[in-house]
Amino acid sequence: EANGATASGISAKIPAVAQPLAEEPAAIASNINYHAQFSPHFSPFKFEPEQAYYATADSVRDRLVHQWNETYVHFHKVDPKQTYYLSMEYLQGRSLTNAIGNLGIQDAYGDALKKLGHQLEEITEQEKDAALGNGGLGRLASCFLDSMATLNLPAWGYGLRYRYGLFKQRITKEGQEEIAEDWLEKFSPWEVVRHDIVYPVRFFGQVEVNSDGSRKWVGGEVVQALAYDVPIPGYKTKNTISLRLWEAKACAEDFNLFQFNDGQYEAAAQLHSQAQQICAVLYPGDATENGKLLRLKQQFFLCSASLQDIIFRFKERRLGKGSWEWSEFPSKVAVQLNDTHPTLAIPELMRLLMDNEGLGWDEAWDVTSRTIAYTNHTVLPEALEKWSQAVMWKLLPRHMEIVGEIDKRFITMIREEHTDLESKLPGIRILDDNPQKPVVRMANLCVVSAHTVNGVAQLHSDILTSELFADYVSIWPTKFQNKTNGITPRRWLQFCSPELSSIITKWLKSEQWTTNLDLLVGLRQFADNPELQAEWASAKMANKQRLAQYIERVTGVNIDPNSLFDIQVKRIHEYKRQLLNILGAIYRYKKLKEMSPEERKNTTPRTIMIGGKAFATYTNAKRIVKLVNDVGSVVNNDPEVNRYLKVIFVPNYNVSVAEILIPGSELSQHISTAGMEASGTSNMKFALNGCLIIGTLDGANVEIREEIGEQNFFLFGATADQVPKLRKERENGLFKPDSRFEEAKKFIRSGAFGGYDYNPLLDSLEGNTGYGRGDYFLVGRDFPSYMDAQAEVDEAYK
Ligand code: B1H
Repeated sequence: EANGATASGISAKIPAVAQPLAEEPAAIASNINYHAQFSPHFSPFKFEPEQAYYATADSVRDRLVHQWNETYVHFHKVDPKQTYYLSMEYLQGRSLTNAIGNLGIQDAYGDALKKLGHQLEEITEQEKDAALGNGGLGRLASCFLDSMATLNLPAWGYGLRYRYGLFKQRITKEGQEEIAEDWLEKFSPWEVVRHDIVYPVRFFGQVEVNSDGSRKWVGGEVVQALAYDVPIPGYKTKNTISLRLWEAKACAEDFNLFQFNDGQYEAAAQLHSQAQQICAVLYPGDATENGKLLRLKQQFFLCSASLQDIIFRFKERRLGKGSWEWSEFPSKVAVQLNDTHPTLAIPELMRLLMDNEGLGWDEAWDVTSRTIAYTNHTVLPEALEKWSQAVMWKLLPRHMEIVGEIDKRFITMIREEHTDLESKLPGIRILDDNPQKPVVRMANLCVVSAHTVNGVAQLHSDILTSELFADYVSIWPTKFQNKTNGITPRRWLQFCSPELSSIITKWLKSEQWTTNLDLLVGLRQFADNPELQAEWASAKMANKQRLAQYIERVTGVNIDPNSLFDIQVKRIHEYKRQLLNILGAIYRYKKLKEMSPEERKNTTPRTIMIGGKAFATYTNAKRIVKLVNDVGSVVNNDPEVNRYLKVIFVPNYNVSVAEILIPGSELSQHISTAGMEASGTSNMKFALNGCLIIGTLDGANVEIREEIGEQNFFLFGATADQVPKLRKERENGLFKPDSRFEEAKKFIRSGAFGGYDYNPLLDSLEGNTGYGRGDYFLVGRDFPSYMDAQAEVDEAYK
């Protein structure tokens, strides 16, 4: 097929490769052997699990590369509208199981490895997670790539190739400790460096005005963006799309040989080390502060390299078809911004079109706004990005001119066409000229420039149109949409719980559900069938046992697979209310202590597992991690009650840990203050694994509850529309805390969980208002209904 491609850049001479690899285990084993010998990464003749992993991955990659190249050539020829996902984060996790599963060759590879003296399951454990993301937003990006590949869509992901991904979390006596995660320590078999794909990216400098009035950004420093491509295979389809990750590089000329020969080694390599800093680390925040200038450089680096590449591909493909117009660009290119982090794509596309391609403002604006779409992922004020105008003028002077012009034209449009909104202008325009701290509001820039704006669950999208972006709705009534998040059912059920998957396939008499989850309703008719129930229970028990073994391995604590497995795993944040969970556990522990041995026997034994990473400088989040660990140390070592309750902090929560936890869950907690969790996506993963939910009416919980039914969702807590009033009541001193809530806090203050000073954390739940006080997240308000819902859970489990 490759012979047909004629456009520049793709040689007409590359012959179509015959499917290079056989399906028989013996042939596969010999191919793995071949890679162990001839794609060596280690000393010869070593074939421990680690070497077997790399050789197996190399062998699987051959298959992917074959499909991948064909996909590339196919889309080059057909030239469809292509969707580009721009994201600062991708939480890919491991790739081997996923690749083998998507190619449908598990059995053959399992048998091949057996011939070589290894177990596929053991080999896959050797792989390090690619954790180029923080949490839900990054994992969503990875799930979208998987699904788009499976749906045979012409899609690309663009991101950054961080040297160090999200930190590794170690739990010590002090609480959480962060360790750099060196996912590239050995190397990643899942990336291919494209030495021919390099673009210059400029920082700083100044704007020159040419004699014809056109403008040009010159000077400053230029860094090279080098492409690393990761193949993203679809499930049971040839379509294999690309995740293109940019690495920053200085050029050879940037290395100052003169200084080096003069013994000034650091000065000589200064430009090189500056370039290296750009992709050194992932911004380790979910909804937070810090690291300003470098973060802005990262964002611009992603946007500029990706857009240059997109424009290059557009021209290359259009040239292959003869003549073309810029106005066709939006019918060939869709750019989706994953939150405001890649907002600079807007002024960068304007700049490239005007200053490089010679378009006028109106034409460039038309192309840009029809190309760009924006997804909002949060309403938390601290996560709505605002960049200092001064920093922006320094780093990106031409872009600030363009942003200023967009702002000016927006103001003019409001004054001319929406006079009713004139008084709202200070809040809805893009620049905030507050003399104390002039900033650019990135979300406003996105809303003004993009042709569509979406929230990530129905409730969240409603909050966007009724609150955060309400003033824009009357200007652009059709711009705002909802796109409720989703997850890939392959990674999150089929591959992480093969036992349950084969039961589902058996009863549905088809595997179609793996690409069409609506078909799962077909199981309803068998819900009361004792045979299905027995099979289901035994699969769940197997997954619980696997989870118990894992917990014992990483924490040393033995947990009982016959107890109720209750799990809350997500980034640690006050709005997600891990504190509500642990306060409930503390109250439960205190009551168990007060019971007679006979009374205890009537309780429902529970294992409460909490896991997640805290932003390194988020003090209260780190205190919560410490508290969960301290409670665990006391409860788990208390011989009187530890048969009825265990509290486990699961260290270093990441994608591959989730793949063990979620299949073994029976109850999971999604208990954020209503209105604050935009969607949540682990709620979907748990529900998909037959786990019940205790939760608030927040984010996608609302829609999940409609699908799984009220009987499978233990509902509690205030609703989003009540929250402002409840906060007011609290401020006015009208809140009367429940005695159980007071008892749990008092128990911690008594020193029951050790000598650490938990007063500052507990103080955040006290009083009416004040910084870090006043229980902003309404833990006290929701505590009684939470405990009642937990009591219902205990009864249901019996
Ligand atoms: C979500 C973020 C986020 N929303 C800032 N916002 C970040 C904000 O590094 N930063 O600066 C990183 C991440 N992440 C999450 O997105 C929401 O909280 C979830 O509710 C949602 O499910 C997920 C995917 O839409």
